[in-house]
Amino acid sequence: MSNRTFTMIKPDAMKNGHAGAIIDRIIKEGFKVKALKMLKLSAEKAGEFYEVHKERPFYGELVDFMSSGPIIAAILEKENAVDAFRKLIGATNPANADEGTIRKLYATSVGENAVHGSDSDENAKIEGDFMFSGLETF
Ligand code: 3AN
Repeated sequence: MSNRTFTMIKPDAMKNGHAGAIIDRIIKEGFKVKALKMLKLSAEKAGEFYEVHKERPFYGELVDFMSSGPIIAAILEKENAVDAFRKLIGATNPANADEGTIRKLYATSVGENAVHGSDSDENAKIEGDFMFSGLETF
């Protein structure tokens, strides 16, 4: 187990002014920041990132949304990081997310759901490598 996960603060949370509160919460929950940057994905890059969802009906919407404004990407470290982080962010649909989770607090809908969290150690590594170079990762 790598004890690392990858996250993005999505354009909705950025636009709504929640980035600072989300980063503060992540750090207070014991995650160490191993890489961090703010950037805007092109539609092409967003499409590549979400390639696994290409056949899903919401793929076009997801790519448009994720390339609609700046995001903050980060690699985070904590014991059992992938599961711990998914627990902290809550269910994909904020309507089903537990009280106190980041999506319950800050997400607006299933499509615009404030944060991304990797779903496996393997994907955490792929996603972190997609967004950060070795020079940017600690
Ligand atoms: P999660 O982000 O919780 O792992 P996934 O992997 O099922 O959820 O979906 C990836 C992303 O696709 C979600 N974060 C969300 O932005 C978007 N998405 C998922 N389901 C829908 C849906 N039914 N309608 C629109 N967007 C969706």
